[in-house]
Amino acid sequence: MSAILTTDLDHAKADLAEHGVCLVEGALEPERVKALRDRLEELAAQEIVDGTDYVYENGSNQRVWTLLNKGEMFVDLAQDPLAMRLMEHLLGPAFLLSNIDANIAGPAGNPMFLHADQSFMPDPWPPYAMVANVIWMLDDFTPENGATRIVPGSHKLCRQPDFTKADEWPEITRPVTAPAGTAMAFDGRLWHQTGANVTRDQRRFGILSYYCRPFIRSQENWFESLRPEVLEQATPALRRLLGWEHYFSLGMIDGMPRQGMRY
Ligand SMILES: O=C(O)CCC(=O)C(=O)O
Repeated sequence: MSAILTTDLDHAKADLAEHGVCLVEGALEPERVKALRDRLEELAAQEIVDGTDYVYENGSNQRVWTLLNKGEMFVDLAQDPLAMRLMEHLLGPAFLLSNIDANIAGPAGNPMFLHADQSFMPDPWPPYAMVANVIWMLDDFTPENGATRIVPGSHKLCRQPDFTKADEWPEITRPVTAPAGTAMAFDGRLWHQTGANVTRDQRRFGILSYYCRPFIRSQENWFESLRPEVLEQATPALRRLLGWEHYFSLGMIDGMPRQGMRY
């Protein structure tokens, strides 16, 4: 793994350019890590009881989706100033929140297929990211507990991995190891996968804050799924992140981006 832990944003941006990934150390205070992890543990267990869970990988792994509806602490995380700066750097101003969810990699979980997050994009890909992600590490990410694996520099290839070459993935990927509280930001062109969890009893918690350029459809349909009370409380910045503001002539209402303005 070539990107190194840093607290220097210029260094982080240089790592994003060179390796497609950067690691910001101590991005979350230990108390915040604990609060987020405790709440996610509760939610994951409750969703199983309620039958609304998204458990996969033969029961090893679990996703907790649409975190904006599941607590103010996640609403704050989606708008975290560090994420905002790194995402603006990668995606330009006016980017949107595509989704925010947790991925819990549990014992015996297999690796995810190798992919890039902008795989919905037709070829050829432009030489810049269309989407980008921040993985907030809520546990130490280790090679054993399912640390995300990446192909450093693969963002420069501007294409998806070759799915017929899955036998090469263990050789070409590297685990991204870092302590809990680290923010791992990466370019949407970077090839990556959840690693295998070969521990007996460790669950690896990560929150994925996923963003996109303002002319791309978000992964979560916020207009359908956002709880009315979350929208009522939303700051102007959050409303913009969710696509409630127009972007040039996109997102207008009856031809009117804003009262009195016409395109
Ligand atoms: O949880 C991880 O390590 C990565 C998850 C991932 O690649 C994805 O959701 O696209």
